[in-house]
Amino acid sequence: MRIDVVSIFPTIFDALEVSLLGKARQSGLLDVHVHDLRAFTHDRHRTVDDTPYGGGAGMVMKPEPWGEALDAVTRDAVARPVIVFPSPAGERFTQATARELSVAPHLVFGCGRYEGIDERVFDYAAELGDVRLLSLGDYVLNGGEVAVMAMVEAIGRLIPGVVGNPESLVEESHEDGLLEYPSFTKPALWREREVPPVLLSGNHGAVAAWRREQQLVRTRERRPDLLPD
Ligand code: 6GU
Repeated sequence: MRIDVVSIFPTIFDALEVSLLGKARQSGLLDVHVHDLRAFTHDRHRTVDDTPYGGGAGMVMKPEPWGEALDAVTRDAVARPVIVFPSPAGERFTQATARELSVAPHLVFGCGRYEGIDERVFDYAAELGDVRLLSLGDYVLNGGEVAVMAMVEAIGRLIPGVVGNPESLVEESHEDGLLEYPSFTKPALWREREVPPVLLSGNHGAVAAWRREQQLVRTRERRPDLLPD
C-alpha cells in the first residue's frame, strides 16, 4: 500500500519509523511518503493560511498550496486514490473504516490545521480521488496529524503480513462488534489474585464459552451503545 501524508508538521510522522509499522515500511508492505505543505507555496513566508471571508475567529488554510500538493501526490498514481481529510466534522472512523481502507492501493491524508481548509479544496480533491472526511471521535484536536497517526496505525496493522499472527487480529476488540475478553498469563497466583480457574481447566469449549460471556459482560458495562437493543 502507498500512503502519502501532507502536513505543515511533517516531522510528527517520524514516529511511524518505529515498531510494527516501521518494520512494515522496511519490508516494503507499506510505502509511506510525508510531504511538507509549505513546499507547495511560492511566497517568501511560505504562507499556508489567511483570514476567513465573512469574518470570524482564526485562520483558514489557503486553497492554492493544497491544490498543488494534491496534484503532486496523485500525479503518477497507479490507481484512483482514497483522499482522507481528518476532521472533527467528518464521519466516524471505526474498525470497519480501517478494514475498508486497508485494501486500498493508495491512501492520501491531508492534515488540516487552524480552523480548517478552504472548502473548495474538498470539491477539487473529489476530481482526483474518492474523498473521505473522517473523525476519531467527539472531541477536538488542534490538527489532523495525531488523528492521521492513529488512522495509519489502525489501517496499516490490517495489511496482511504487517501483524505477525493473523489470529491476534480476529480476536480483538471491535472486530466482532464486542469488546475483547480479559487475558491472563503466568503465574496462576499473583499478589493474592487468582487466574479464573476455567482458563486452567484445559476444557476448550468451557474456555470459549467463558470468554464469550466476558465479552458480553464487559460490553454491557463499558460500551452498551455497541449492543443491539
Ligand atoms: Cl480526525 N481531527 C481533529 N482535528 N480533531 C479530531 C479528529 C480529527 N477526530 C476527533 N477530533
